[in-house]
Amino acid sequence: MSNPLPRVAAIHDLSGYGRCSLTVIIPILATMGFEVCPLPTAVLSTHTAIEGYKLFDLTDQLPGFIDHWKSQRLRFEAVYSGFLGSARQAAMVRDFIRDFAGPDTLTVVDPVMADFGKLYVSMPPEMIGEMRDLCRCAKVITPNITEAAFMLGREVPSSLSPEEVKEWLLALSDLGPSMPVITSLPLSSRTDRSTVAAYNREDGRFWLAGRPLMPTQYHGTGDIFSSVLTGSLLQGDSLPIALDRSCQFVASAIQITFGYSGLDHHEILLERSLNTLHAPVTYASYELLA
Ligand code: PXL
Repeated sequence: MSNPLPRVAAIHDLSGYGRCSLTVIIPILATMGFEVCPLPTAVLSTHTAIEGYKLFDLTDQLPGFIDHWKSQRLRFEAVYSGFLGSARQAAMVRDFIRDFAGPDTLTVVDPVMADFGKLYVSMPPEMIGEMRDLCRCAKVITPNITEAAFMLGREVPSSLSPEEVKEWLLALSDLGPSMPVITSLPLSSRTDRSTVAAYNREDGRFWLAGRPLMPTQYHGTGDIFSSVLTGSLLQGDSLPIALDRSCQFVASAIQITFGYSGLDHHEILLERSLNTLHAPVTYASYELLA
């Protein structure tokens, strides 16, 4: 019998505590009606922003897992990768995309490696070139502005004009992906908003979307954004509506969380927010970047 649910191969780490990567990706995509098959890149006690974290790298286990999936002739409607346990894994994910993705497969690479101008502590410098090469194989990529700058060999900008945003998106698209998305965008005209921008090479249009900025930062919001974007594109939303659905979910999850005091480690109360994934996009903020 064929599988009634579209299936997503999710190539990310499993962090036991800290609500990021697989512990947010699986519930989000499951709530949106997809089967998620995790291919764990590493197992961690917590995400790497918590001091003293323990990381068990699964690089040497991945080929055996992938070969078993091949022997079972598993098929995926989407392949979605994120945090890698080592730079060597990037080539394995490239081969995975080559072997499992056909022309209709949605391929999403979130080149998770840096934020606020710095590489995450577990990331070796060679991860930058490896992630750049991995991004060449994807249709959709979702770097934040730091990751985009690192991959393009540029300074991390403190401010960008709309014209510059378009040029950055074209430079990312020149690497290969037909739908580059940049998050945490420091748009000069919108300093009061959390803004994302995207380009669709198929129709040549550029998009901006966003929500009012909250006076706080939470871990895992990049993973939450990219998961909703993946699910939204997979369910057939247009690119601007997928951006808005993702921004709406992140913003409402932040608001749900922000109301509580004394939370431990600045992560989103995802379980209180998941039901809002079924809400329609009630306010479409998107604009064409002309
Ligand atoms: O949210 C990105 C992410 C994913 N996985 C791990 C991380 C981070 C960011 O710090 O440490 C293990």
